[in-house]
Amino acid sequence: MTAGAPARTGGPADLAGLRRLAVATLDANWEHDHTVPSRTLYPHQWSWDSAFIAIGLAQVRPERAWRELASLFRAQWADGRVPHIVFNPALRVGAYFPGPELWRSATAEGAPAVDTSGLVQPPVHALAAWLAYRRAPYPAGLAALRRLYPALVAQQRYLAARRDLTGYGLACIVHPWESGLDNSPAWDEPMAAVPAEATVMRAYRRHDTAHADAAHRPTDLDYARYLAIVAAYRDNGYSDRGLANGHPFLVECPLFNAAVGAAEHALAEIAALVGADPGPHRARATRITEALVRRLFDPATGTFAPRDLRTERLVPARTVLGLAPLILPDLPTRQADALVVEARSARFGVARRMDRPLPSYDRTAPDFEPLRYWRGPSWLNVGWLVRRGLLAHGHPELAAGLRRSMIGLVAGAGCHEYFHPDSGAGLGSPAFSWTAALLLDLLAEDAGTAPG
Ligand code: 2M8
Repeated sequence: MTAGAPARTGGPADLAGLRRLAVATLDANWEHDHTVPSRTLYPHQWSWDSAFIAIGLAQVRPERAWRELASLFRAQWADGRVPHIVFNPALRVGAYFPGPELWRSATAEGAPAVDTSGLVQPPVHALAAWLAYRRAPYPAGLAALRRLYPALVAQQRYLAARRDLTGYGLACIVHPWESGLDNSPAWDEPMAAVPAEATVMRAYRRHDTAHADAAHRPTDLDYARYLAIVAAYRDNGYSDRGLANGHPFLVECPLFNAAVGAAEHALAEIAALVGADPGPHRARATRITEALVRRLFDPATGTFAPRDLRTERLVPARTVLGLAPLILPDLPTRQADALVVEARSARFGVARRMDRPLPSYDRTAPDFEPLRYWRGPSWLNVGWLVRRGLLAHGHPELAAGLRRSMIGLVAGAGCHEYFHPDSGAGLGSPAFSWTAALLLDLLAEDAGTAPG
């Protein structure tokens, strides 16, 4: 079936069926103490996936929601970083590329006993923990939240202490994989400066293209550059001290930093609940929002853009990353209004009610690619974040349109990893965990209801 037609999601019977599909997808992807994003493409544990997954699990398997977060944070490094992949030692070598043999985390100072990557992903975990707690009355939820709080604080401390290279209060990412939007056109300009040849990949075996259409995935040249950046970081022991002296990729990303700010807002709520002081979290949240506006808002385009620290330039590509600061409740009205205009423009909305699938990249750009991963397709996690932002800034009708379009995508194609932003055809993994989890979250809310 194709198309994300909202009409298909009319009746309660449809919705009950969708809910069952989502629960079955999460159950099938559960692996002893975590959920794999996909059995075929991503058979280990991923950081921001686990956060989104916990939000959905909280609705149906609350005990698993807390185990999901706890298992991820058991792999936290001594410096506070939460690795973007936690490798399952039971899987065969080659189950995923690049695997532990390439990351060699065991050789780095402060790494945990289990093999992990050395990178991070957007810190959406405090928000997820807070929502998991709020969504489902679960007797052990408060104790789990109390245990998690210091680890969530350490995660933020790592980003503030080690990744604020400019001193403006924003965290910088050191690899496109840290953004979560791996091959977004936002990274074309910074990546062009990374020396690598596509032919490097002849020495390796990519695992992803055995399970997904190569035309829907990053290219070999992208992968050659990904590996070059990993090698530079790894060969320096994953230390952040020398980053400013020539690390090949250094970017301040609006989505990543919006997540950092949203985490401080969530931590303020959690702190109040567990008897800690919410004040410092609120103060940090304010500073992050101010820094985002000062550093990454472009008044000429009316949207946010990543800043390439190697050139000090804002990247010109208009991607969905720019809409993410809407999730900050304290985003000033001027910027929030500008983002709503951007979201409803032909670039992202087309239908002004936001009920067409939200693309990951400007639909009107000449290099828009509706099939290729983060270069056009529609993804539920980003739509879910933007929907929260629309609600936070007083646009319930637009949020309801976006919700309908997301539910319609899954109704039309199943719990796919991503979707064609025009036809709604399912792309990538057909049984993808965060799609299932966030669908459950969307179904649990009435259209237009303010999220917790
Ligand atoms: C994708 O990223 C991994 C590398 O981390 C990959 O392409 O192999 C991205 O979509 C990322 O956002 C996601 O967390 C990960 C697992 O779902 O897959």
